[in-house]
Amino acid sequence: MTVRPILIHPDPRLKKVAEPVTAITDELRATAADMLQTMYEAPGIGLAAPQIGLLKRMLVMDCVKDPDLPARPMVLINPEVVWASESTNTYEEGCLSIPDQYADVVRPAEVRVRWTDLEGAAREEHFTGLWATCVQHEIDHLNGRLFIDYLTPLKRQLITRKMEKLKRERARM
Ligand code: K1U
Ligand code: ZN
Repeated sequence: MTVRPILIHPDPRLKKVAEPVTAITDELRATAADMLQTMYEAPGIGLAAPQIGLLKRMLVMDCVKDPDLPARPMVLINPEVVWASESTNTYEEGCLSIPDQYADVVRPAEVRVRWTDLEGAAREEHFTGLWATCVQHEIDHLNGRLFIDYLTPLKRQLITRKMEKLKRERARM
């Protein structure tokens, strides 16, 4: 397993709509394992394939934060929200592609998501709490949308400028 570099905003690959996965291969399974390792190492609670430069509809997540509870690594291929609650939840979101920046985002509090698993089986699950927030944040990545797209243009521009500076500094290192 390999920890992959995570793309930092702004990057055109983070703004593209990812392509559906058409075949579940050993290569895809290896990529999913790399993505989980990259997510845990970051550390984060989710990661979408475009964040490692792969424009495919696959995401990983594990929102179990308590180290005393067993981990629940999940791999979702071609995920789709099939139902969203009218009730909303506000969560101060972060993003591994926008390090050290956080902002409140309002999203449906509960969602039902359908996806294909790594064995090719159809799966469906009802997500609540942080899991619901995270799966929506990750599906947004598959559609080229970042959490800063929910902010005012001014706040988004401020964060984008900070990220451009960070990338220039990292390039000089
Ligand atoms: O997609 C990503 O960039 C990962 C992102 C997911 C996410 C965070 C918050 C709300 C919705 C989705 C992260 O994992 S940022 C890091 C983070 O939230 C975290 C890191 C360590 C422990 C707990 C949380
Ligand atoms: Zn993100």
